[in-house]
Amino acid sequence: MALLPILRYPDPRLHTRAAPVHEVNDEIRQLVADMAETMYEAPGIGLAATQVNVHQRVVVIDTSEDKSALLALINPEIIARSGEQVCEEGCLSVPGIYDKVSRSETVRVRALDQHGKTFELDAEGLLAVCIQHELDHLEGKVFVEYLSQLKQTRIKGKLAKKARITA
Ligand code: GNR
Ligand code: NI
Repeated sequence: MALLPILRYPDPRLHTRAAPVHEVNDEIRQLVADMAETMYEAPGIGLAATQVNVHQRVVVIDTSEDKSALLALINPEIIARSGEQVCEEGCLSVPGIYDKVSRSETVRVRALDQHGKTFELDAEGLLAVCIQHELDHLEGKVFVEYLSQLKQTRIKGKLAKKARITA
């Protein structure tokens, strides 16, 4: 197992569109394990491969309180959605920044599991938010892009200042 470094906004590599996984093999299973370790250590409730500079369609999520519900989604697709909810979001690639984003209330997702088997999952609430947030990462989209240009400029300034202090 290994902890992977997480890219920080506004790193241009966060805007890469991830490619589909062609074969769920040991290399992908190792990536899932390393991403899970990185997510739990952060700590966060989700992590997309894009955030660790691997541009393949792999996501890990665990919205449980006790790290008991690891979900690995490979080549995930949202096949149905309904309703609307507004959630205060954060992102491990945009540390210390939280703001409201409007998303679908429920989603049905189809994905491959760690054995390459297709499954479907119905999600609502925070899990549905997290799935949409992670699928956006695979498309090269960071949640702050839903905010106003003024807010995005302020966030870039804040993170640049913090990067100077911590460098
Ligand atoms: O840890 C995370 N928390 C979170 C809270 C509200 C909405 C979305 C998220 S996802 C985030 C981890 C992350 O950056 N995943 O890409
Ligand atoms: Ni994120």
